[in-house]
Amino acid sequence: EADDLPEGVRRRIQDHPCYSEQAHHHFARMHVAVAPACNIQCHYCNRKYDCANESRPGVVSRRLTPAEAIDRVLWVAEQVPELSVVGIAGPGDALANPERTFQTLEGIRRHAPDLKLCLSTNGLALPEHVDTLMELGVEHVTVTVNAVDPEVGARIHPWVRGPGCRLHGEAAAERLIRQQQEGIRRLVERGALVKVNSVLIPGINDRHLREVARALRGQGVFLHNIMPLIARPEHGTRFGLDGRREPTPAELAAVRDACGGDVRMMRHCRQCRADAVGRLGEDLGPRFEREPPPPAL
Ligand code: CLF
Ligand code: SF4
Repeated sequence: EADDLPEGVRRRIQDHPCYSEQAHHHFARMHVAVAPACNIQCHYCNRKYDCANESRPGVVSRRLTPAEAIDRVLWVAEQVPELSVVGIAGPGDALANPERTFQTLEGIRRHAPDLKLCLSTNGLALPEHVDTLMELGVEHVTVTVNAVDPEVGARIHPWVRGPGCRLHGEAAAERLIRQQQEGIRRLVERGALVKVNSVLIPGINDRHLREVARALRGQGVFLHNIMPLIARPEHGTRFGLDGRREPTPAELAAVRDACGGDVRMMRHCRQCRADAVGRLGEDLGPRFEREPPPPAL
């Protein structure tokens, strides 16, 4: 898979289980759920559950303070030697709570400098935070881009936080798309490896994702992860999607194939929880649920 990559890039992804399909057999990631708030609304999200940007909706993570998160990372790292990456992916948006997120990343960087730092965001607050992310050494950033056309975006995101007030409809989608593109531009310029997640919603953006993929290529995005909508009532997914169904595996494969010529395509995503621990598809989280021993900081 990685044969055509420059040596420098290969080195940066070789132990990242999401960025490298080979790595996911050998290396583990861990999420710390330090980000409770969100600055937009997605129709497929219902806030009581983890952010569906990157993490399986319908499962609530226990929210951690930055200090708890840092303790937990050090504790898990001691016991899971294949741990290579720590990510912040919810349960809300990592950059809607920038202080909590940055405090956590900074602590991990200081106490466990060998761990790679990763972050997933809807991108609304990305442009203003790119410098801080780079200073903290976060070289792997995921942005969820479901549309590059405000008309499509407005059917997915009913509102986004604007300067001083909420924006609705196409104005909201337009702002979100602009911020995402500017954030991605700055990240790529600074040498970050940018991954984009797109949630495939049948009847809303299935045909449009081809256009999204084309735009991403022009923006220098490294990896595209097209994830299926999860729409199970028992998971609390509702909303303005008029009972939209999940795509079938064949539909998902077809859209991935149609988009795959533009940007390297991720096909091994497991839609992790915002507090997942272990290799992809594995959840060691419960093993680390008891109170950790006092850290030796
Ligand atoms: Fe986590 Fe995401 Fe970083 Fe991976 S997950 S923040 S890039 S370390 Fe990976 Fe999980 Fe899929 Fe995300 S399998 S949901 S793509
Ligand atoms: Fe929910 Fe995540 Fe969307 Fe925010 S970005 S509304 S937390 S799915």
